[in-house]
Amino acid sequence: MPQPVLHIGDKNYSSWSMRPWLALKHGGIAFEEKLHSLPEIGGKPAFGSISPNARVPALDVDGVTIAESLAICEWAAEQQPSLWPKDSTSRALARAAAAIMHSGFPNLRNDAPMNIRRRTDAGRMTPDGLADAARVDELWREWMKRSGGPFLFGQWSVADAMYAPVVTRFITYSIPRSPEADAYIQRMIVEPHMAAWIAAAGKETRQLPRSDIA
Ligand SMILES: N[C@@H](CCC(=O)N[C@@H](CS)C(=O)NCC(=O)O)C(=O)O
Repeated sequence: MPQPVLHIGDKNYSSWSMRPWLALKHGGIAFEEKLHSLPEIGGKPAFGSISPNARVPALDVDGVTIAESLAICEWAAEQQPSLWPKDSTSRALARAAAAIMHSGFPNLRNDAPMNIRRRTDAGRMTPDGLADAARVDELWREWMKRSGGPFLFGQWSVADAMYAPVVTRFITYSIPRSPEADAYIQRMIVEPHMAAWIAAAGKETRQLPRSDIA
């Protein structure tokens, strides 16, 4: 059987691509990655020939293309169930956490697009964006208090994959955070797969003006 192919965007910028890439890596699932440059300006989705939703990430597997980061993470967890917590209540909470990220925090996403290489300050963010970040911080603390850590629901799970790009945003934009959130951020960035993605993003040279100059 051919290896699954994960289509992703630039590692420095493509937050949605980072999530399933991490889940596949953590699941020990062999895959080929194909990197596509994200379009310069938002607007009409650019990847119509790659994926049903014309976006990355997308996973080619078993003769079909799976769109949507969370669906790809779920596919990975079907192959490797330890990508979700074992206990059913924790698993439900982790799934809810992933869904909250997938559909939420629009102000944080708009104000602070993922840009792993960049270092700037939170002064460029709106009060609504900062409020989203503060809510993420609060939720992280609540989840880790319940699970005992070191990750959101104990051992690393798809929930951590979903929040990984937010971890990088806290750093890029120097967003104020609690000591507990900061400790989580420090644990996340040294985790080997996330460290590998960050290193690869650091080597990319392409710049997207909408994210680098704004
Ligand atoms: N809901 C989608 C969002 C995917 C998405 O917005 N991907 C961006 C890159 S991070 C994209 O493909 N942009 C291309 C475009 O907007 O034309 C998911 O979870 O996978």
